[in-house]
Amino acid sequence: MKIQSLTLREIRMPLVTPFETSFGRLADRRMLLVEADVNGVSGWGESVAGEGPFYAPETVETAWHILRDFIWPALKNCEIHSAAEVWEMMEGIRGHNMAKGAIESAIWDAEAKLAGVPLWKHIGGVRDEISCGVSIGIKETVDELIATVERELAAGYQRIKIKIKPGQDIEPVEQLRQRFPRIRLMVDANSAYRLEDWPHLKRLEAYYLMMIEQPLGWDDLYSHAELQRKLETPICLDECIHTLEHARAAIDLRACRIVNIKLGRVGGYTPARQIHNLCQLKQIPVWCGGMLESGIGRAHNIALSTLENFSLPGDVTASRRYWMEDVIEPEVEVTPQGTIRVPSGPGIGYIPRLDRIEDVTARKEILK
Ligand code: OSB
Ligand code: MG
Repeated sequence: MKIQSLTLREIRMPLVTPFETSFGRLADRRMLLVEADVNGVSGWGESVAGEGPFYAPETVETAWHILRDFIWPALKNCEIHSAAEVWEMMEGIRGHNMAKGAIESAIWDAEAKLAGVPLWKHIGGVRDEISCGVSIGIKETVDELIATVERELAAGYQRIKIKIKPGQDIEPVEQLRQRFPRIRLMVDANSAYRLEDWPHLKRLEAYYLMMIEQPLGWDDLYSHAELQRKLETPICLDECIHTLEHARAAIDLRACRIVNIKLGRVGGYTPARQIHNLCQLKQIPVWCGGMLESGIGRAHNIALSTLENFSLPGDVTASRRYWMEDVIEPEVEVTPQGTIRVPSGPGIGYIPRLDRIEDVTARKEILK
């Protein structure tokens, strides 16, 4: 295979409802889409880098720069024997996983399309239906939160995750538990606490949460290990796991009992599968995180979630929870049982809508 050209597009779309986390509130998304022309077939990927460096160090601007000025020169004119090699071809570029993940996943999509098989089968997926949970942002009032949870449960979603931060943690969790004693419930702090806050976090244990996601520093495995020793509730790491080596260290240090895998955070399918396999070997369940993706990134998350050890519901949900109109056809839909039926078409199995993508494109660059 050869990548004949690479098209970068920045698309902008408003979220149906603004999303608030401990690091900020987001109403309008900027997303970087990549389209790789591989032997005449288009493979699509999405960089999940954010508008600012608040979840992780990368941004839309840095991802664009690294893709155009470093990744493209490293890949263009190269004979690629399989998509599984692309990760290694980018080895000389340190970090920038969200830039790497965008193109790596696009080449996997193209390779599956060239072979005429669904991407999820091509990567070794084992299920044609995945379980879905929702991630709910911080709300102004607990009443608003309860109403949102009620709506998501009615739509079928199998577990509820709420974002927390200091001052908006115990109270909303306590009230949710009173109202919904039996639901599968978890929290995500996006690194809003410090190790000294452990007695406060310990109070969350009264509400039998499935897990506490990323309570401490975004790159601080050591403190998470300390905290996990003090808590019964499993810690799930998100931000902290950006490489296979971090996953190995986290597991050996016992810094977590569950891992959230995001394609963009780890740099694509090759590292995501390595982390998945390591966790499986160590009996650490994994689930697929989300980054408020457009349909392109969403389609990739669905494919990834079909791997065997994705045994917990992920943050992969219907297009309509985020967008008035998505950029793929059909849009991602969730069944009343809170599952997504994995598509059977070649590659990602959803068709990028070029008309819609053109409409929301803020800038575009074709690299040859
Ligand atoms: O920590 O999982 C996170 C969104 C943006 C940045 C970080 C996170 C999230 C989410 C949203 O939780 C998940 C989704 O796409 O629904
Ligand atoms: Mg998270």
